[in-house]
Amino acid sequence: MPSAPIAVVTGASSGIGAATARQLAASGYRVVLTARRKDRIEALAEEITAAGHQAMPYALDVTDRAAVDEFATAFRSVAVLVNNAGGALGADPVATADPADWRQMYETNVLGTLNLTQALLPALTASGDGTIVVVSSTAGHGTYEGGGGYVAAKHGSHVLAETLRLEIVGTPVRVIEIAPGMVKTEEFALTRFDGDAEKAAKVYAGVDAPLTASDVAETITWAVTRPSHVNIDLLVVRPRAQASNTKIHRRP
Ligand code: 8X3
Repeated sequence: MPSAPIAVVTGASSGIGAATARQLAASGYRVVLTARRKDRIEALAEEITAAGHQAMPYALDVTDRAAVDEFATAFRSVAVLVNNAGGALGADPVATADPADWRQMYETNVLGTLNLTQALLPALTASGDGTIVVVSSTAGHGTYEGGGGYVAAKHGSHVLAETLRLEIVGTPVRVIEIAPGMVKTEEFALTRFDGDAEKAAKVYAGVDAPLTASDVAETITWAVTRPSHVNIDLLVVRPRAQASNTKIHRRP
């Protein structure tokens, strides 16, 4: 029996990454779970394995290029790479934002994606049918006040995906960008506001059903499991209550 194709998911310790890992494993991929938090990805790998699917954890910081290169040596063939690691830090205006936050957001969202993509591109090509997913954001397609650093970084992720698609056309590798809007996960807003639960809760206050991690994972899994010749270039997904980055319906 041929072994199952490999799917590498970054940021697999929680939220969209964890949900995507579960769904890709259930779709028949051998999923490699990467994140910095080893205990989390080990627990998730156990859960996925107990459900009868295949998953293995690999502790990895996507911003550590040497570690990423070392990780990539383990693979001759990779079918899917989901660049999901990233996130937002702060919601300060440009006038007062901390440059260190901006730098870190660029490191994780853009250079992290660049690192994994460069390191695994030979294995994705060697698979004869590779797929690279970039989980960007609606913040990669329009700005909003207080979003500056995150918006800039996610525009970077979008540009990476779009440029790479142009550059590798003719090779057997697709580049898919999924741009989610408001997704309520356990950590996204909490991380953004440095653990301030009250500020984090306000992001979703009165919003009738923000997207869940699982909603976005379904979108990713759907795009990845289209026939090889079908390239979902860009898919924007928002909750019904959000018409744009700044037009959100909230119950009074
Ligand atoms: C998350 C969407 O609106 O917080 O990527 O920028 S938003």
